[in-house]
Amino acid sequence: MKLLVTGGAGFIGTNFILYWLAHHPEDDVINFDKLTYAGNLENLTSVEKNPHYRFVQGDICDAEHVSEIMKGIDMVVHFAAESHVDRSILEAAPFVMTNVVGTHVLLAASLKAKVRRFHHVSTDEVFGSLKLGSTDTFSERTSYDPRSPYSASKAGSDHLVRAYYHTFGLPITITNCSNNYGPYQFPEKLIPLAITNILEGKKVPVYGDGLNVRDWLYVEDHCRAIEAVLLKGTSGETYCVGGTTEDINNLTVVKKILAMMGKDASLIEFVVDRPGHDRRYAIDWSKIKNELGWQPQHNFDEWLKRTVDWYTVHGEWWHAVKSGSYQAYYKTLYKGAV
Ligand code: NAD
Ligand code: TDX
Repeated sequence: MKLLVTGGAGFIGTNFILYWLAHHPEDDVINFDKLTYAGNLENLTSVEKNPHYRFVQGDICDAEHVSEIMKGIDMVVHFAAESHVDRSILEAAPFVMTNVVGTHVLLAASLKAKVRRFHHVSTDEVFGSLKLGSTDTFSERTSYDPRSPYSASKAGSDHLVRAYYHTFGLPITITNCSNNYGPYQFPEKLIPLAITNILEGKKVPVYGDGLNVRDWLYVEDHCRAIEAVLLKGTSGETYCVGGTTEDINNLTVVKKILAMMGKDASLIEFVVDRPGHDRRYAIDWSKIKNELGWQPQHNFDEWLKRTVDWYTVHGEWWHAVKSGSYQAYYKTLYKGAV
């Protein structure tokens, strides 16, 4: 089988390619990635000489290049996106371009190339925000209610993917998953930002009152969920994917990391809240469990610790990532508060 993975040099795409080549060594994987600030080929040096792996630098908005690369592809696994909510608040246009227009370019090319499956990797953020203290969860039946430019652009892409299924018969699947954590995550996201700031002796910025809740999913569990959907999922279907945590708030996550690193709460800096900050996410993943036999296997405390250890050992990786344009972004977002 020949897979086209878009955004394979980013956090989840990298983990997916490493997972897929290890578990399906007979398959060919093309990694099509623009290499934005979030893309890093250093992540994939262990497979760059694998004859079943090929990297192509390109933009999913480039219709000519995408249609060229699509020839002979069996399945598309679409990760490429602008993925950080805070950046979408600073500048929304690249999110509309890559997440909406880029996804449409891929859909049109996939239809023309008659791919067997177009799998779209999406997010629980399209469902909006749940009430703190409630037991409500997001499921495949939840109405869309995106509240940031990021989640609105992902919602737009989800609708286009389903439109190509209903209108043109393109075989598609979608996964809407919760917050991933693990190795190779860009240190703009809460967990790697907290770990690397602590390693640098800096404070950890916590937005607002720190009581916002996320559902945390270890990245390998996410890769296994996509594998299950590609191999056993039904075309036209959506699957919600979530982790093992139950209503754990950001402050608790940061305190856990501090304790794991032998530090105390004095390193926490409460900073101004994110505009439109979604209060609570929680995922009901019973559909993918009942239909495809998937469930998360990685316990949060244990794999958070292993994630802390990974960043501690891979100082060279994140030091390189945190240099250059990252510094300007950090200053603009946190306005010198941390
Ligand atoms: P990331 O920001 O780490 O990586 C994105 C990758 O896409 C980068 O390698 C970047 O170079 C590439 N890219 C960006 N624009 C491109 C373009 N125009 N053409 C080609 N490549 C381009 O993102 P991630 O955290 O790995 O997320 C991957 C996908 O999973 C995204 O679609 C995101 O919406 C979704 N998702 C992420 C999470 C999470 O917690 N990280 C949760 C749910 C869903
Ligand atoms: O410095 C910070 N301080 C802080 O309190 C940062 C960067 C974040 N936060 C809070 C905001 C959120 O409540 O921590 C929580 C997690 O924030 P992020 O890591 O930025 O993730 P989130 O906004 O929840 O979105 C993530 O999960 C869903 C991914 O970035 C998305 O791509 C994915 O779709």
